[in-house]
This record gives sequence, structure tokens and C-alpha cells, in this order.
Amino acid sequence: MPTVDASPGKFTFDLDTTALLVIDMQRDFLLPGGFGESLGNDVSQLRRTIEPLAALLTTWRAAGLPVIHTREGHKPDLSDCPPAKLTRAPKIGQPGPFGRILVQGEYGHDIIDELQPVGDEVVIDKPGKGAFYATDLSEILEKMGAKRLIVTGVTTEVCVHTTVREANDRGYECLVLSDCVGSYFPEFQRVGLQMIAAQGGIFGWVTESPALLKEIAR
Ligand code: TIU
Repeated sequence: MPTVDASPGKFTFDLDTTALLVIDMQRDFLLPGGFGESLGNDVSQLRRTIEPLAALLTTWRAAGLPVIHTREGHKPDLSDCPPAKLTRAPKIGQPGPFGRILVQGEYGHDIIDELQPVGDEVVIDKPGKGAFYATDLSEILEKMGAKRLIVTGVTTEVCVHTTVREANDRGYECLVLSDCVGSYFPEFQRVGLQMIAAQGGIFGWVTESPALLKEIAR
């Protein structure tokens, strides 16, 4: 079985039961001049994930393996946005440079051009930080027969962490690719990744994408 050197130890997986999760690589979070940057965030910290993720997608797709994309956002009437979330993120639903912020159907809500889904790849729209909450992800993974997840996307300590924790509690083994996940805050990136692999892999495993690419190419 393919095995990747990772922290805290080797991650062994079967190509038939492993899915690639690409979390919230949306224009609102990543584009210069967008929502993320308007909050004072440094989007370059997220944009460095684009190139390695594009390379990973090329190899993953060429091997015929499943890709699942997610997008954080809300219905145009915001009926799926809890008031508690809106109070602390009042820009949601407001007009921005790329349409209404984090609203489904708007340009800014969609995935960046470089990483657009292709063919029949699944796209999950989620109202929360975790990809399992209020979505069909569990059923989709069960139907695929997935047991392990390769986790990528943004942001490391928010939607990536929440999703990895949700997945881990549901029995999935998660490998997080450090060069394919990004945080606006370098210290959260570093510590967020440490937290996943700490205590013998309390939430999962961490490695860099070249280690995985090498295994898939074999
Ligand atoms: N996708 C995701 O992480 N949503 C966020 O709101 N992240 C922040 O870091 N704000």
C-alpha cells in the first residue's frame, strides 16, 4: 500500500478508499482586494497554496482519483446564516468588489480560476466552518467508500481544522498537506499544523505534497 512519510509517523493509504478534499479556495478569501483582504488579512499567506495545489490536482486527476471541493457561504436570503455568525461577520451578504460577500451564486463565493472543479467533481456548499455540518459530505464519502482524506485548502486553523476534527470524530484518517493549506497568520499556520499531529496524531497526519505526489506516481 502507498505509504507517505508524515508527522507523527507513516501514513498508509489505499488509492481506492482515499479522497482529496479542497476546502474553500474561494475568491472571497484569496483574491487581492476581496473580503479576506478587506478584513486586514494578508492574502499572500493563502495564495502560496495555489501552485502546489494545482500541481497536486493535476496528478490526482490524472490518476482518476476523487476530488471534493467545498465553498463556505450562504443562501441569498441568509436564512442559513446563524445570527451569532452574522453578528461577528457583519460583511456577509453585503456588497463587495466581487458581489455579495460569501453569498452563493456571486463571483466572489466561487472557487478561484486556477482550481476550478472539472468534470463530475463534487462541490459542497457549507454554511459553517466544518464541511460535515449541514451538508451531504458523510453520505457522499460513504457512497465513495472513502476511509481516508487528503485535506487541503484554507484557512488552516478555521475551516481546515474544523473539518479535520469533524472527520476524525467520524472515523476518517486525515492527511493534511502543509504546503496546500494556508492561514492569514503565520503563527496559526505553524501551531495549527502542530496541533493536528501532536499526541501521536490526535487529529491526523501532516506532510508536504511532494511526499504524496511521489507515492501516487509509483
Ligand atoms: N474557510 C474558512 O476558513 N473561513 C474563514 O472564515 N476563515 C478565516 O480564517 N476567517
